[in-house]
Amino acid sequence: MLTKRTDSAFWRDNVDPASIPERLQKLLRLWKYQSPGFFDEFDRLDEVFPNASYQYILYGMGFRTEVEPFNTVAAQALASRFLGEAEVLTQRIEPCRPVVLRGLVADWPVVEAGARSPAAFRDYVSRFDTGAPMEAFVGAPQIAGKYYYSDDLAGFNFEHRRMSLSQALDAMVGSLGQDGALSLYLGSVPTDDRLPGFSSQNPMPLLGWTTGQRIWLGHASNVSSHYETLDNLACVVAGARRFTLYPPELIGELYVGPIDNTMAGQPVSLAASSPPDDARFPRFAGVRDQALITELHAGDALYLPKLWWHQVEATAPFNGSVNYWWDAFAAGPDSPYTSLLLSMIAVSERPLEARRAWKALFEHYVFRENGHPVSHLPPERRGLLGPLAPANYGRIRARVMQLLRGN
Ligand SMILES: O=C(O)CCC(=O)C(=O)O
Repeated sequence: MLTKRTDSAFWRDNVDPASIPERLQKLLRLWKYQSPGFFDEFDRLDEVFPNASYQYILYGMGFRTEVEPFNTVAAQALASRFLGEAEVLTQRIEPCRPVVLRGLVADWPVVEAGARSPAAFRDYVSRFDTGAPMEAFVGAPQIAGKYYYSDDLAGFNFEHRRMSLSQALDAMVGSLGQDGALSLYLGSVPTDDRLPGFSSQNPMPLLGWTTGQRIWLGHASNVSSHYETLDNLACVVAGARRFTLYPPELIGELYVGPIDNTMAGQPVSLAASSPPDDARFPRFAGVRDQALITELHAGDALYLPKLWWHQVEATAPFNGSVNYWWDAFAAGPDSPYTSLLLSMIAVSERPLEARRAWKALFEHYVFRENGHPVSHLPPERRGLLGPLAPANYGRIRARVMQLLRGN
């Protein structure tokens, strides 16, 4: 799309605005006035390139970013409004506890369509279908929408089937009320790529417009208790959802399944997914009733901090939800999960005493519950342990890359 070549149909198609996904179009509009940075694109789960790669390509292809002095009265008013909204959200989420926001998206057109009927919801959402196939979960009636492992934990109790958004919605709405119907679930569909135009009609006031939006549609379902490493704002747009939550510190009592053979990418709590009093999970019995349970109806939203365990039950015959994942409080593009994985190979199988020694260093330098590790040094002598911005983040990151390359 940045190319100047017009010598073949391939290149001509590439510059056709209709071939550019809506999300990328939005980013290109943003990048006209501001260089790519990790806060606009690089918090995405599936993003592998750092912002520098985008900058090399954009500017290497002759793209121009106009940097204007930011000093007009209108711009300042807009900036303080955005900062004010972001501050309100930050204050509400800073304690890292779930927050229910009743009616947050009650005026979205998709919520209004769902309030009319499932068929009206289908007609509204199908308008955005590009026809691209997506992966739906399809389950036999006996599983009652609980998409889960097979008994031996090797496979699953449901199938994946590829279908377009409209095909999935037609099948969901068409089988409502039919005895013995298959249950269908279409989860985590990025709307900017797959339903272009949907996010502009149903915008989230509390988050920057570049935070990706996803849609989840289906019959009654039960998604087993799991966590994500990102913050989540989940908004119910049709039907109802019940969230059963456990805080991150209960991980040891939850009997977590494999981290690499999972239903939808995240490990699940085997204990929280089992009937009460399952004798295989005695430690869970002691914490089961510590769950926080909340029921959301169309128009309501839940802020769910990262690492909180959540089982999500869609409880109406037909349900829809929209969510956003982002990393609140990130100091840069790196996720703590990267350091967790690295620590697993570097630390986990050392002898207990060696692990304890490293634990002391991690607590001192990383977790810092007893204060900053070099608060006794004058600021100009703190070196890499001084504030991360503006330069120490990049310096430490460069050192990590060097060490991983083996030099
Ligand atoms: O809403 C759902 O059906 C599942 C959502 C979910 O698993 C999540 O947001 O992590």
